[in-house]
Amino acid sequence: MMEKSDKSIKKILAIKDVTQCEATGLMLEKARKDGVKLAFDRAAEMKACPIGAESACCKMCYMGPCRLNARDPYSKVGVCGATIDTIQSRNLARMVASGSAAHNDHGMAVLELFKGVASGTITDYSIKDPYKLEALCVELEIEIAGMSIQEMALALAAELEKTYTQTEGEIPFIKRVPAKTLETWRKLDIVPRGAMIEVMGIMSRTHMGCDQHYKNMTKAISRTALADGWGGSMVATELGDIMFGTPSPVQADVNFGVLKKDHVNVIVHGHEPNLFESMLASVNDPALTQIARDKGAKGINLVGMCCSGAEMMSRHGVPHAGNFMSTEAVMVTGAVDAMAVDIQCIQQGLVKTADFYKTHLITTNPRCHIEGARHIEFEEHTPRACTDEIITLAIARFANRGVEVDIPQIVNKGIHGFSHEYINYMLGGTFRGGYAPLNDNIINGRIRGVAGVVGCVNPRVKQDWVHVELVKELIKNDVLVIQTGCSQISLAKEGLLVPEAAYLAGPGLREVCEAVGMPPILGLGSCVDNTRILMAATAMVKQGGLGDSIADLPVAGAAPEWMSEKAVAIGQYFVASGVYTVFGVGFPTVKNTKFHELLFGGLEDQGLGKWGVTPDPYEMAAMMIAHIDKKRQELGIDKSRERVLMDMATRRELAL
Ligand code: XCC
Ligand code: SF4
Repeated sequence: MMEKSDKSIKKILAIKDVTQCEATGLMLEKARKDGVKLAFDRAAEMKACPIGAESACCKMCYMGPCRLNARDPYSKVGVCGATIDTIQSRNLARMVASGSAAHNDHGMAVLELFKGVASGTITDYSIKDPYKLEALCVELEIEIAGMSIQEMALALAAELEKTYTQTEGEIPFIKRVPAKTLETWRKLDIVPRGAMIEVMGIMSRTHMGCDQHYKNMTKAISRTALADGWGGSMVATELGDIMFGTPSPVQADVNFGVLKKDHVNVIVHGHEPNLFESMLASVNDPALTQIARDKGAKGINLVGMCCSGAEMMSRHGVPHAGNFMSTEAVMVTGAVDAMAVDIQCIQQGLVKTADFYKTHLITTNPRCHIEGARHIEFEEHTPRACTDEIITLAIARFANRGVEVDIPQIVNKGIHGFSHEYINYMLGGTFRGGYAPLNDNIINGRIRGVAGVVGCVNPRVKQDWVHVELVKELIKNDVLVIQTGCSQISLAKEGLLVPEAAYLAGPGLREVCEAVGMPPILGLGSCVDNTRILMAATAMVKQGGLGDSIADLPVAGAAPEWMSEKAVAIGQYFVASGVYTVFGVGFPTVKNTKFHELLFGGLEDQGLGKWGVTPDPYEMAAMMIAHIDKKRQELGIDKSRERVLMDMATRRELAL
């Protein structure tokens, strides 16, 4: 017994090796002293299963589970005869199905809310951006002449519902896809019909003894992923903007220092905007504020985490405490009076941590209860019933905290909220909105290309470090970086989401940033807001001068510390859209197999993008930059870049 626990202590890693986030590190240290284990420690104790890590095992039926040998992948087959390519393509397909289902389920909830608002049955939310509503109707070719706002909203809802329920044809947002990209999709038969049928299709074809050709499976994988990016996620972003406002740059504070010892602290962690929006209404309710004051608090402090936090920060400047790997650590401060969660990325480990530090952990969504957590269901017809009760619980806990409060006083200010619409405006100004200045600066070589750096944090690698090093390396090489999700928070905590960060950029990118007054790293919002990146890429193609399809653009994507199935779905929809996408940590395939080669090369030959993988941020940057340079060369704009660099050198010489 003794020996066992000694061993487990030895496995615990030094704090500086598991996180770059100072506040999280301090709280991890405190948790260890308090005898509380966080995911960092659990990861050290739980070695990743090496067979599963490479997807060399199958448990699709009970003749197995079957394990193949990743070192010699074609030496064995499963009991049914399934090959390594069948097994790993089925496994990846199910990851994508789950990830796509998660985003589509979220998007469908946003649609239901929108329908309620449009029909007047839900009254706590309204239409904040009627211009975007109208623009979207026009884009989707909905006849709107003479329609009221309400009628337009109902018509748009009916159209967008097809994203999920349609069983044949093409989902509505396919109308936005650049023509040549769409032509490739049609040729390859990967245009999604509707999210439900695509996800159902994957679950059916991955059943034992069904689709056993990795190439055919890969088509279904792409179709299901595209039903996420151009489907459910895009609906979530667009309808969210219409109801809650389209983001434009706003200053926001990030890090544990946003918690206030003398306030009632309430954290919202999850993914859907409605819970958070109503929570915002509750904390601004004078009656509740008065109760908090009566209990000795200076006020109620509402703070976000993870994706709904990133979304609220982008729209309203609500402070953000940190990303996924900080959700347990933040409770170690003792300052969190309540943490309300909805769906996705809610670690079950939160229950124990909340118990120890006497934080109210409250689940609110019918799809996500957690054993040991209190459940107060959020109902959008009467949302305040739930959010007011949470605030009341938090106030009671504040009055009687009963634990030591220790908040790392670290706050990083940054600018967030660069929606696709705002980028359009920022670059062109009111009269000349458009992507011409971006394309021009890419063509003349000041900007080398654009990289989307997104996704999770993962305790298998040092928290935030891979994101930060990768992004610094990219901007140093004149690559403009756009960000979402937990990755955006990693860079925000590094203090780099500010125009002043331009000093870290290469000379060309710096010049553009200084002229426009923008940061070299643009924060776009939550993970469903990756669709803003799709729209930016589409705008670049439509602007002209950089090829005819997304696959022609000098762009690349990365999820350096990914962990979730949603990340795999996102990666695959970027790849299928034409983007070279690199994952850190590792990738669930076996190298030197036909399926792996298809994902990491063959898809590009078909006119799509391709995957890459490396845990090393510098190698990752080099891979992405090499790809960008290859695209520049294919576009014939590699020459202009050399010229600009010479110009800069000459100018510097002159200055000396
Ligand atoms: Fe989850 Fe969205 Fe990943 Fe963060 S980035 S760990 S999915 S919260 Ni989306
Ligand atoms: Fe094994 Fe085939 Fe069953 Fe998979 S489907 S567990 S490979 S027998």
